[in-house]
Amino acid sequence: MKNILIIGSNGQIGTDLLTKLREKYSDKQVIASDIRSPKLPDPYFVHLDATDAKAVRKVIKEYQIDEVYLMAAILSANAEKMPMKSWDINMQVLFNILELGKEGLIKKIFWPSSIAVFGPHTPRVNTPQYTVMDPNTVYGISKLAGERWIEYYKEHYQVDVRSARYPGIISWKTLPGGGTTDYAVEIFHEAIKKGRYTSFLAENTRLPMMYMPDAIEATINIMAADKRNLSVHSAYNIAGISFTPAELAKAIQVYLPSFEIDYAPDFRQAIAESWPESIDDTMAFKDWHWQHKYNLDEMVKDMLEHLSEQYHKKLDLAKI
Ligand code: AKB
Repeated sequence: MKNILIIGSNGQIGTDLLTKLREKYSDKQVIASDIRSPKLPDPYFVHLDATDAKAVRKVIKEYQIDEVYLMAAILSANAEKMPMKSWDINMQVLFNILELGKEGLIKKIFWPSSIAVFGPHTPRVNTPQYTVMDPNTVYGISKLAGERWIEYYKEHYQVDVRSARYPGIISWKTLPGGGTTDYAVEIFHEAIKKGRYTSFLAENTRLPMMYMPDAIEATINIMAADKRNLSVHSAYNIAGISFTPAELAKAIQVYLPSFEIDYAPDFRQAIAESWPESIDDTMAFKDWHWQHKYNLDEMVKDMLEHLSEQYHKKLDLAKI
C-alpha cells in the first residue's frame, strides 16, 4: 500500500488527476493539497504552500508519502507578468521536492515539463525529443532548467523523477490558470454561454494540444512504467492533436452551426509563435507505449456535452 500526495490538486490538471488516482487507489491513499481551498469539503485535503520547504516536509512525513505529483506552477502568460516571482516559485517548489527525494523520504516524483521548453530556433513541425532548445519565456526557461535539474538529481542522487512535456491541455472540469493555450478551453465556455468568442491568438496559429483523459493517462502510465525502460532522463515529448483557432472553431461549428469567432491577438501571440506546431513522441511510444486516443472531433463533442450539462443548456449534439 502506498501513499500519494498531489501538490496543486485544485488546478486544471490536479483536479482530474485527483479523481483518477482516487479511483485507482482509495481516497485516503491520495492526499490532495493546494494553496487554495477545495470547492467541496475533502477530509484528505491539506492546505499547503509548496514554496515552504518546512511545511512540505511536515506533510510528507505526517502522511508517510511515497509518491508526489507536483502540479503547482505559474504558467506561461502569467509568468511574463511577474518574471522573478514566477522563476522563484517554479524552481523553489521543484527543489523542495527533489531535496526530499534525495533524502530518501519520497520514492517517486512526477513533475510536468511543457512544450514551452522549446523556442524560436527549435524545428516547429514534428519537434524531435532532442533538438535546439532556446525558450524565451520565464515559464519555458524554468521548465528547461527544471528538466536539467531532475536529470542531475537522478544521476547524482538516484532520485526517481519522471516527466513529460505537456502540450496545451483541454478539459471541462477546471479552467486552466494563465497559459498561452488557454484559448482552446475558453472558446468552449464562450461558445455555449454566448455563441461567440474572440481569440487572443491569430486564426492560423497551430499549437500542440491534448484532451485531459489522454494527459492523465500519460501521467499515470509514465509513473507506472518500469524504470529500466525509461531511456529519457529529462522529460518525454508527448503528442496529442495539433490545430489552429480557426480549425477548432470549425470543429465546434459542426455541433453549433451559429457559433462565431473573431481574432484579437495580444502578447500571448509571440509566445505561441515561439513554440512548436506539432511534436514527435516516438521515444515515449517506444519506451512506455504512449499513444493518445482522442482526435479533434471526439474531443470537441465530449467537451460540448459536458459543458452544456454544466451550464444547463440543452444542445442536441447527437442529431448532427
Ligand atoms: C501554457 O500555455 O503555459 C501551458 C503549457 C503549454 O505548458 N498550457
